[in-house]
Amino acid sequence: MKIEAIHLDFIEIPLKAPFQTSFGTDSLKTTWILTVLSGGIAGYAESVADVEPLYNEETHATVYFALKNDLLPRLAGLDLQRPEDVDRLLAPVRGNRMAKAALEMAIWDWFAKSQGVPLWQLIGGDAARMRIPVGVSIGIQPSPEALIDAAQGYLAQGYRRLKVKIKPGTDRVPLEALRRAVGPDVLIMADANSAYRLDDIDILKALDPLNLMMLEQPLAEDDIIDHRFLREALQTPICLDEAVRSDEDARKAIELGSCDIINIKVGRVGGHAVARRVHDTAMADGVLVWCGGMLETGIGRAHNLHLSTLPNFRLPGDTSASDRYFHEDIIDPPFRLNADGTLTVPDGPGIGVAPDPDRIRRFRTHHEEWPMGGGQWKGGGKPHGNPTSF
Ligand code: OSB
Ligand code: MG
Repeated sequence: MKIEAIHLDFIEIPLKAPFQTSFGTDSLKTTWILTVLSGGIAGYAESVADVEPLYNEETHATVYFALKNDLLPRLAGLDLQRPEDVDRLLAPVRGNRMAKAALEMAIWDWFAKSQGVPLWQLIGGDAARMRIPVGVSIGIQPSPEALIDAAQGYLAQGYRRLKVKIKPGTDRVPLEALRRAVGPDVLIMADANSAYRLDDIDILKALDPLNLMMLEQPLAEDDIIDHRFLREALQTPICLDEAVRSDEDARKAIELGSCDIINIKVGRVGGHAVARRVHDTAMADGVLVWCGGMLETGIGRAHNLHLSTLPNFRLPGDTSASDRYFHEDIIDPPFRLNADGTLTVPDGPGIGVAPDPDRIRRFRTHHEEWPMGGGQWKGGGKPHGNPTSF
């Protein structure tokens, strides 16, 4: 397959409710929707970067320029034989994993469609896992009462576990209130998005009696050393999110004893090939994984669900239904929660869903088309083209 053109749509969709984490509040989902075109087939993906580098260092701007200057020049004119080749071809480019992921994932969708098979089959997923158990990630709420209200609403819909965002000062009190309100059997976990230091160990130890399933990324976003010390001191299992960017990171974190569980986000680690290697590395060492999310639209969510069919995804993921995030998704029909708290993996070719053209036109604030036929795409790290067009 030779890429003939890339289309980029920058879209802005209002979130139903603002989503607050320890690093900021989002009221709007913004993302690049990437379309890879070749031979009359379109492959789709989205980037999980945000406006500002608060979750990690990537942003919409870095994704745009990495694609344009560094990633696409390495694929231009090449006849790709397998989606796995993309990860290898892009390996010389350091970092920029969200940009790599968007491109690589769109190419996986393209290959699956060209073979007429659902993406999960190409990834090597398990045919018996077409209903993916899901949980919900609840942003920091203004009060414990508001958290309990939100949580009870989600439990009533059927979500299988609650993930509660925490930050210093908004941690033990709301979590205790929630545990008291929902009882001992509901699966609860907390996600700190790197808001604590090892010095805060007493605050985190005080969460042990709450019987949380896990504590996600309490310490620095690039740390796997202090997480090891913390893990030794806590009863609550430690899950890494931000700190695992590759299968090599996963191997090191597991060898050091820095985590019990890994949150795999295909967008964070650089695409499906790396995500699968993280999954396999963890499985070989008996470390459980689950599929994280970044408030994706239906396009990214579909990719996440296909990935979740791999056998070691044995804990509910953050791949909630469309209506947990948006009044209107960019896919139609949206993802709906089954009564048993699962989402169904789409069974059509590729990711099995496509952006609705009318909704893309309504939600997009920017559109670019990059023709790449004949391999003429330049690049090489210098800004080029008309800089005023962006
Ligand atoms: O740390 O998992 C995270 C959303 C944005 C940035 C980081 C995170 C999250 C979530 C949302 O927790 C998960 C979802 O998509 O529902
Ligand atoms: Mg997280």
